[in-house]
Amino acid sequence: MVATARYGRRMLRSLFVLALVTVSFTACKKEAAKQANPAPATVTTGTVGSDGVRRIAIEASKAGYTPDRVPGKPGEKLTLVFTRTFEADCISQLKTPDGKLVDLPMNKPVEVAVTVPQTGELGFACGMDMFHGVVVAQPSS
Ligand SMILES: [Cu+2]
Repeated sequence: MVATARYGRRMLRSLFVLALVTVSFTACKKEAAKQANPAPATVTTGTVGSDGVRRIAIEASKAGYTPDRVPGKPGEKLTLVFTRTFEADCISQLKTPDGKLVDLPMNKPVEVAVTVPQTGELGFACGMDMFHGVVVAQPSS
């Protein structure tokens, strides 16, 4: 009888841990789902550095990437400057447009060079592929 009670308590504890893990995972998913819905894309034109390369500051926060849409001329070289301002594993890693995984330390700008594609768009994402942003080819009109 005593053995059964002890076993039961252990079961309860592992169930509790499992529930905790599930809850935190769901929370992250929910944020991503919110991101997928309406919320109009945020856009910026950035600033031009002394080397003539356009620099676009992108904040990685609870809401994902701001801006999450970076238009540019086909073939244009850009420097994306990511700054993470939110404490979460979810967004602490960045999958760059060329597929590299880069750490984003809190409040420390990280530069990522990218070339605007000839057509279409080039994506970047958080390490878990939940939050997304794009570099979009915008042929001059
Ligand atoms: Cu994530």
